[in-house]
Amino acid sequence: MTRYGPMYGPDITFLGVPACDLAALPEADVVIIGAPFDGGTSHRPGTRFGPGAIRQACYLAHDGSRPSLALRVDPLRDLRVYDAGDVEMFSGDAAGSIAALQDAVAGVAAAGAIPVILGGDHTIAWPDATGVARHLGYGRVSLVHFDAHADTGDTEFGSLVGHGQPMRRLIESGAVRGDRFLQLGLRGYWPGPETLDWMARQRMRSYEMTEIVARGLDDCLTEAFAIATDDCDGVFLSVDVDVVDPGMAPGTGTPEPGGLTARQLLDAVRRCCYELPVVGVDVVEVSPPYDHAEITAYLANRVVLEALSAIARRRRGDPWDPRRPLLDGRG
Ligand SMILES: [Mn+2]
Repeated sequence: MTRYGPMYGPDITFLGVPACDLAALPEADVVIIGAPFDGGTSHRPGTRFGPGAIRQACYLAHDGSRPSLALRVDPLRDLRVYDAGDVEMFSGDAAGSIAALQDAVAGVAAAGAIPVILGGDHTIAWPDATGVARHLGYGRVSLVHFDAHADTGDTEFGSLVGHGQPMRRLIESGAVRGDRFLQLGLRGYWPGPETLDWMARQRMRSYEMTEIVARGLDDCLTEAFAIATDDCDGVFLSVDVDVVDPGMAPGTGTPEPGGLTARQLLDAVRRCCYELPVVGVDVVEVSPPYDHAEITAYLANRVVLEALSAIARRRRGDPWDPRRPLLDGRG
């Protein structure tokens, strides 16, 4: 496994957490992995620059500390968080790239840590969730998937590998059960009826934005969580930043208007990681060349922090009340 040095920029880590080597993992709760791959992209490229942008998009010191106002934890200190750098993923070699990433993720899971993968296009969800399933067992990990797109295509451009197909590969291989696959935020004009029929036959549960608006996001999440935690040993959380409206996440390859707000996504990620036994996370489809004022990179950075904060708060064990005033119990 090669760790990129200066190829994609300075040798920095996520907000200054300690670096680690995938070949000699330390005792860790969370290991961050960069997956700079955009060879599966069908339209606008650029997500190979996502990991670097997500690591750096923050106005505070990169000092390995982030006390959460809302959750009253410091995820980068309460958890042992390391950054393993970027896996070598040449976008011209999709098969080699996803094999390398799957090995990296499986190694982190086998070491007892939660892999948090920074994409990259959504192709990487296939090796990400498979890498975790290699450790926990095929069919034992549910998948909660935020996205504008179902990503259940069969082949595109004659290839099984691509950012529109990872979810089908995960179900076909048995890594994830179709009936433990929860999708939230779908909208727009893809996929077509044949693919939707295939999804229904797999007994996937896919929440299109119209249903989310009609019922409310929280109601849909509560229902999805009950399915995700039924007869499973962990949950993989896959967040495509294009689930958020392009007005709040413009830097992405396949923007689809009418999505969640940034606030809704952060709250939903918090709920997932606080209420569910999350065993892996990926945050994908941040394309810095199409971003404006780093809006999307800043959001993705906070998605990662929100996930880590909620994991830290869940591990602390005491109940969390979202209505508690900020300064209550202080001073
Ligand atoms: Mn998408």
